[in-house]
Amino acid sequence: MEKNLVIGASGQLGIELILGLQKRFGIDSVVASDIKKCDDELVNRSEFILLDATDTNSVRKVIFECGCTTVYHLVAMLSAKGEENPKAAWDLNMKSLINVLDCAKDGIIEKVFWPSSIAVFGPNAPKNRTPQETFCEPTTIYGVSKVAGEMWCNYYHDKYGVDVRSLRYPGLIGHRSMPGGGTTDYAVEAFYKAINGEKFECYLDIHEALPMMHMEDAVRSTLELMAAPAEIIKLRTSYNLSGCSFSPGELNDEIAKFYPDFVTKYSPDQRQKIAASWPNSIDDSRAREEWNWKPEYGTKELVESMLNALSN
Ligand code: AKB
Repeated sequence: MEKNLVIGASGQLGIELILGLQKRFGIDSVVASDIKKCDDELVNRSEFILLDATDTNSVRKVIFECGCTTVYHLVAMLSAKGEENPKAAWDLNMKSLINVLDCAKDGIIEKVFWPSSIAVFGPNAPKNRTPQETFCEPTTIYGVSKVAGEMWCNYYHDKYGVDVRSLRYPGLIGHRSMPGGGTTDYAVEAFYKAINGEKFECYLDIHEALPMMHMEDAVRSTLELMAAPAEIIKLRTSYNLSGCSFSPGELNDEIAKFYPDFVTKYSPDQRQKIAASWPNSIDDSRAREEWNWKPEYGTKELVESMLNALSN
């Protein structure tokens, strides 16, 4: 039986991925671990183990004792928070990744998933339909750690044969939890404000378009990548992945179709500079060609689905 350990289980993606894994492989096929337990009842049907992912011995012990074959290693300090403490972001993001890669190298686990991000790109990359291979010169420490992480993954694959797979996620939009510390987080907040009839103040510029993705597409892409035969996974750095793309102004207009009183006030802060350094949209043709990726949610479907889920 495939057994999956999710490290970083209490975060925005962790919660949703655990539910996806429970659905696909069964509740007992998933072990959740994090530095704190989340309060989602559905997630908590699976076993939970407290774990500091930067502690090499603890990671090794937990991975060994839980008997998992696959690790989804999601721990990271995101872009905006990382700028407040670059060294802590680097330490957390790199140390935890290498701890997991070493367990795979030593044969304790068979497969690793690790998320990269559109943050690997910087101001020198083409803005529209940013290609897979282009300048990766990020200006955030989070982006720097993702570029370095991709190289570590590729290195462990080439040198030790580690089966590590990765996706460059856009901003992820889901209704189960609030993200924390990212630059794309404004979009999730906008939905909560609309549902509660509250005013929304956005920290990005009205025209700052960014690549985004509905959480269902994010979970499905991850499970599809992990289920693909190893020989068709040609990229062991990370695959570009695209869902949809919108600016805060466009998001406001889509939400206002359902909540006509919803109005966004724009007060760009330091996060605007981060967003301005990232792509507007992504070319994910390698993922489409190599393992048949196809997103299901455009902006319209994403907005409708989020508002429905939150109002229920
Ligand atoms: C962030 O905004 O930092 C993340 C990301 C795009 O990786 N959501």
